[in-house]
Amino acid sequence: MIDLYYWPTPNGHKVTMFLEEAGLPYTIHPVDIGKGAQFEPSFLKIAPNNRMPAIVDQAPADGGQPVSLFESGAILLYLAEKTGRFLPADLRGRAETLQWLFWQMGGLGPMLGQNHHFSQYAPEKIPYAIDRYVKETNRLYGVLDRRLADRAFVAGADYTIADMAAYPWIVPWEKQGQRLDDHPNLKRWFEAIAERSATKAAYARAAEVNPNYGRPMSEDAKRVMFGQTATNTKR
Ligand SMILES: N[C@@H](CCC(=O)N[C@@H](CS)C(=O)NCC(=O)O)C(=O)O
Repeated sequence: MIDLYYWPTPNGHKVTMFLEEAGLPYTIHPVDIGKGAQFEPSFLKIAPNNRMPAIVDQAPADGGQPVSLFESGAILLYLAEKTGRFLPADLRGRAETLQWLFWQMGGLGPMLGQNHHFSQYAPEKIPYAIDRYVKETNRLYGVLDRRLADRAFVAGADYTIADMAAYPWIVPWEKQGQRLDDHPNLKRWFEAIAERSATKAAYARAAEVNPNYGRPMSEDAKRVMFGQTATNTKR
């Protein structure tokens, strides 16, 4: 059994997508990041970066004590190794997958996160910041589109954790000031993943966990989420 510490955001969806694909039993523990649940001492023990997702594997493969993990990329890799799924076993396939997983973790996610921040949430519209991140998002969409020109999925013919990491960040493409029609290979990939039954099941968990899923963030939530300093993490 996997305990999943989750709130329905792009990084959260990555893990429900994996768990639904693999058919691994899991229990969701909601972490309402708009109400400050990411600062609960019990959560910080598992996720010292005060960000979700995080997991606790109650039955690790070595038969030892439960394993806890934070960082969605590390979680996807751990679950792929645990199940032997969605990560090619051969050296080259594995290297391709991990390369694109790290690309997502270090580039696509953080840049699109800043896009969301300045386009949607910042109290003042700062044209330079919006322009920078909308353009960078566009560049990254172009990289993915080119990559997908001659293969079904990011790492090759098979669906992997690299796709699961990238997909949730493309879902809000309109809010990111992008057009999928400008990137036909990316669009084909996006639609294929959206059609998977595991993707639908994963996204169905979103509204179950957060009845306000898809609604604009409240002012109270913005106060909790933005402007954090070391004072929050050392409390
Ligand atoms: N690199 C981390 C990022 C996780 C992250 O930023 N999670 C956000 C939601 S998508 C969060 O927990 N935010 C809480 C906060 O900002 O206080 C990962 O991929 O797991």
